[in-house]
Amino acid sequence: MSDLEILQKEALEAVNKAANLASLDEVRVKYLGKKGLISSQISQIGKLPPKERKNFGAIVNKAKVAVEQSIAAKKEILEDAALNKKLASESVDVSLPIRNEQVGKIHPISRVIDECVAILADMGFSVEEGPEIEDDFHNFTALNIPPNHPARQMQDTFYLPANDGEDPMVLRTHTSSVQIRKMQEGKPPFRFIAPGRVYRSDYDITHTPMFHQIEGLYIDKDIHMGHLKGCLHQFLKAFFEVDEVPLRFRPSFFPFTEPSAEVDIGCARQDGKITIGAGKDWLEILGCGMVHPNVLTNVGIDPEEYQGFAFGLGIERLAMLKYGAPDLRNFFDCDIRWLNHYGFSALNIPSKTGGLA
Ligand code: 2U9
Repeated sequence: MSDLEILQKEALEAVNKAANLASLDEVRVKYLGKKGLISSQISQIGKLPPKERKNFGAIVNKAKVAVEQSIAAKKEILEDAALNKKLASESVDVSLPIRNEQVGKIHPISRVIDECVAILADMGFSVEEGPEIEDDFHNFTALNIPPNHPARQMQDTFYLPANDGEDPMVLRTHTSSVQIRKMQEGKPPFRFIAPGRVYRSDYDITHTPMFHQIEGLYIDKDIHMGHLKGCLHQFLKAFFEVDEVPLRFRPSFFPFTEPSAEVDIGCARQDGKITIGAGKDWLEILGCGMVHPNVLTNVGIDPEEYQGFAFGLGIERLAMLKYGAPDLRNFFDCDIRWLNHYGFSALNIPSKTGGLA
């Protein structure tokens, strides 16, 4: 074996023995570094007699390439091993608490809808939804709202551009249209609530052009006003989380109910603060009544056989009363600071009795 072949053999054995990346690099420096054993052989080529140069050059170059390849292969093996060792030693503790990252808040409107749904669902009401763009029949006519009624006028209702010869569609002015649709689709008895967005052309300190309602409807053969009173009493106690709340039914008028009433709850007003369920003052909270026989007839129900009650609640009003937000317009400003203050944690789920679960 020539000296060069011995050198190559030694180098390959050293590569083989290298147990880690640091010792492998030492081997590389020893043989292939600037003053390395193989490199210095290469620098000798020029000093040899011309006829020996070619042969010597070929052998030394072969040795250099063999050692380089061997180092590269070994480097890959050692890097893989180092990575596997690192992965095995680094486990993730999934039981650690999460970092305190910015989490979202539930808007008071969503929160109040969830609370109302939880309470009323526990009383046997199912939740129904329907379109926000409605036709004249479902929004007005079926609800016994006559053609010349002020609610139909342009200044109260948003009308969409109409196709030639067709009635314009409207942005629904109440969720009663949902109840009309559900009664048309099914057969009585009915007991459901319709929460959702409604639209009226109004804007001042207590009105926004879009707001939210929940309407309830209970139709069966023997439903009377006593049921309406009991239902609202139970609902309002649960919603305001009080053991007792005085109610006052004031006669009123809505085209879709007869008789109709506005309901006040007993409260105390002191220093601009309202306390529900105590004191001598009254606060208007909702409207209600017995469904008008014409409405039942309009959806194909015989009013001689079936009757029932309906009620309507303004969600923003409930939210302002229960959670103290003073200005209605802030509800829709999309100000993150307001939402951080008045919003709710997603982890506090409303219970059936209104309070936090
Ligand atoms: C059908 C028949 C009758 C729903 C009713 C009210 C009275 C009422 C207001 C509350 C605050 C609207 O958002 S608000 O301004 N609503 O006073 N709503 S009775 O009556 C119905 C519903 C559906 C088929």
